Amino acid sequence: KKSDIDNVLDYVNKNYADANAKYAGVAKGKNVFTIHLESFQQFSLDLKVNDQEVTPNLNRIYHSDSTIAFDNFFHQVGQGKTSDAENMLETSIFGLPQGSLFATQGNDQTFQAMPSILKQNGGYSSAVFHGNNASFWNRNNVYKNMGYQYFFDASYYDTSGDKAMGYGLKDKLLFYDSVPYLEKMQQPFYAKYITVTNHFPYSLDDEDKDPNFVTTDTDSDVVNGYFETNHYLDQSIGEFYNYLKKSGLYDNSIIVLYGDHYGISNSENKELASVLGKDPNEWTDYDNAQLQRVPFMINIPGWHGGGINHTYGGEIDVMPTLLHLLGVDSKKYVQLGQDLLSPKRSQVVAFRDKDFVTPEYTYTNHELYDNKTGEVITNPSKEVQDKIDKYKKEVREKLKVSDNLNQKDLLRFYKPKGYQSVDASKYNYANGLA
Ligand code: GP9
Ligand code: MN
Repeated sequence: KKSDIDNVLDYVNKNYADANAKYAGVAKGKNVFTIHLESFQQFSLDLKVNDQEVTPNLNRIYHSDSTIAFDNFFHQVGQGKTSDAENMLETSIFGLPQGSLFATQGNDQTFQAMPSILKQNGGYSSAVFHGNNASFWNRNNVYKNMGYQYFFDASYYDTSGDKAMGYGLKDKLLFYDSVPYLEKMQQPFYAKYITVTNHFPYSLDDEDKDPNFVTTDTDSDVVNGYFETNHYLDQSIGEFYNYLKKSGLYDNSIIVLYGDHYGISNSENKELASVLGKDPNEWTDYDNAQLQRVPFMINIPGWHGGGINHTYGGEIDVMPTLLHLLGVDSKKYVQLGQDLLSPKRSQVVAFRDKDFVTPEYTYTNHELYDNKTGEVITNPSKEVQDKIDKYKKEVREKLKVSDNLNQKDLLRFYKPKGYQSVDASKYNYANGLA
């Protein structure tokens, strides 16, 4: 009988997708900024509300020929929400079937995550900038196990008065107040910014509103507020890009931007339908599933081989994609995702609840839909049924491997060739002011 970790390694080796030579290493040695667009969904990109672009800055980055962008990229979070997204993007392993891996197992889980891999492949320093308390989602413990050198949480910023809203320091202040810390970091660095202002219930202080942006007037305050905080988040990205260009960091960095999960819940989607030019009365589970797309884009200033890539994929695929762009071979790491740019990849996107989408089908809420028509396929032909059964098996297997790995903490038993395990005791994030 094979050991658990050997079964995981067999799965990973069987599903490994080689890097695409056209893109391999194009970002080698560059600083990496990862910008976590809280609760930001793909449908807001290129959207106009009252003749105003909701997100002009993100739209410009999205359409730039220096950006590789994806328009069939899905979030795959479970109840861990932001923490599930972080786990997938930095380890290419799913979150748990219930609860948050960070919260329930993060204290002593063995990770082989981006910060430690980039440290050992390019000497990257690493930091997270986030305006909430360090203990939220148990991040202060998890990040040490991931090998993050620094974690500039709320205690590093002035969050007094109206500088914080909801889950922490407002985004424009996070990007502004983080600069003194960022500028002290050894290059090349891997810096993750986790925004919070665009978070349920999407309220914004009057002084933070753009007087020129008039939001929607649907019956849902949540939907109307969503476009205001989208717009605010977009402005904060615009301001950060101005800083990157002025500081010169822009030219030797790549900027990764992604949405972590949906912002508008299915119950509000009927209000959203009219904004998206759809009939609320025709709205189905199929439409809900299509809205689970979130942005994923990699902006590589100075490089002009970008474009919008239509491959179907998700958050689990980010790590191998990014490592290959940075010229790091990902084959020896345990990753359940596949490089989004590799021609050898599967386009079956597995969700935490075992639903899935492919370029042809959407399987959601126990119904199979045809992506060409958006209609339920009531009695699929044998050929279609055989394909669907194959996809269901692929999804079940991928989630089973992930759950087994997490629940038994199997990376304790596997050291990739040449990889140094993380010593969490080396890190202390307290800034002395706490
Ligand atoms: C909390 C912030 C929001 O610090 O990241 O987390 P979420 O509620 O989206 O999981
Ligand atoms: Mn979130």
